[in-house]
Amino acid sequence: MIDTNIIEAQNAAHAADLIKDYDALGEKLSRKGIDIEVIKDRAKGFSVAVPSWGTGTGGTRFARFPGEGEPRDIFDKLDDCGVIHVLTGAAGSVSLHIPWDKAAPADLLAKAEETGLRFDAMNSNTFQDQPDQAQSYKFGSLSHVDAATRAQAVEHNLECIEIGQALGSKALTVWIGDGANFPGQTHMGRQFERYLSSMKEIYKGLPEEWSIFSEHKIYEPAFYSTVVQDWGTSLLTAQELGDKAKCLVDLGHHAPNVNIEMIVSRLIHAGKLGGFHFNDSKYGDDDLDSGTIEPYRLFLVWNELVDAEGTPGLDLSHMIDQSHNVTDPIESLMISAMEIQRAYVQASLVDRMDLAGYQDANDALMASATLRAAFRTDVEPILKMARFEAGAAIDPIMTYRASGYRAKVASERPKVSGAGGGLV
Ligand SMILES: [Mn+2]
Repeated sequence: MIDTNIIEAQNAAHAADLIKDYDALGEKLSRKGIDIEVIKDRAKGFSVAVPSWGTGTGGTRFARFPGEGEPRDIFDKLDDCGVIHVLTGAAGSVSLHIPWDKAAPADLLAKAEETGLRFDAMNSNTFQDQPDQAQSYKFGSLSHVDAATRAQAVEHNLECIEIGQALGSKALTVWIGDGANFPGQTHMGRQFERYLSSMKEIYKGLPEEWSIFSEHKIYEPAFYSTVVQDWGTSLLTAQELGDKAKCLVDLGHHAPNVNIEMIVSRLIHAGKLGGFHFNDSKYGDDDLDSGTIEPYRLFLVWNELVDAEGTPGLDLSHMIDQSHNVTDPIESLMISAMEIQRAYVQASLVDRMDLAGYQDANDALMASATLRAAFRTDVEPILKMARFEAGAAIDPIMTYRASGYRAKVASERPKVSGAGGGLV
């Protein structure tokens, strides 16, 4: 996929500067009693799952402008994900989407072995109709008024579990587009009851060591009401289903200015936080690259997660969920994986003893300054050294561009039609 000689040659050009920068930061951190090696090891241990669907160019409801060398199927997607991991060392797993990524499990496992990847949470799809399906999801899926449609949606989720079991996955993420576009269109109470009873059917089919994640979203495609619209409904669902049910927080699925880090804290308290979909947004569910709009919010979310480390039962799935409309998806996913890793490392620098002291003393100014001191620390040398030592690229973007990977796959993969809009 990527010639290791290119990585080594690129790294050789940056190594001397990196060592100087790393040593200088190490000296600075040591004055605060922080061992840079410990922080670097945390960076090396970090991994976020890449969404298979993120490797293709996305789109809006208006249009989609395909890029060069787009993946044609799941095997091309896994090649692209392998490139992301080889260069960043921070994206060792892939989250599959069924039926988009359907293929023989043995072939998928062989490709994962070849690309050095594992399979993270499975994602079901009952928000669009497939050519061969009997019932339509136009008016809902798991909460549909028609029992046969609900049964079909339940069956699809059970099939996702079955495929995931063959691939070594341990979780199923359920997001539904069910809701209503007009007041009065649905009975909100009965619709939620139908959703819960469908989810109970899926839960019954969950293997012992598996988790099921309920993902909330405030609006879209339903523009008036959504069945699982916020973390309250998601928590209610997870609590009603049982121990294996957790909540998944997608950063883009909230109203503007909602305090997402506080939702994280509450779900941790309830023992129901299961995972994340990272992305960024300015106005709504924009699916922009992580850390490009509100890096401080990303840091504050990680601050809660690092603070909660060691909480019994807390075992989170970290995934990216983005749509790339104007960039090379591989570059956007690499940048995003590194930005999520950066926020994690910065949150690891928070002096929690100091912070707790300021909180208990009602010293709002110093408590806030303690967080910002960690956020303002330029941890780039730590991230680069973690990659360098792991055999990844000190500068993944420049190494990727030097490798000519995109031009190579463009010559092998025929251009996909530009017709049709919508997210993919
Ligand atoms: Mn999501």
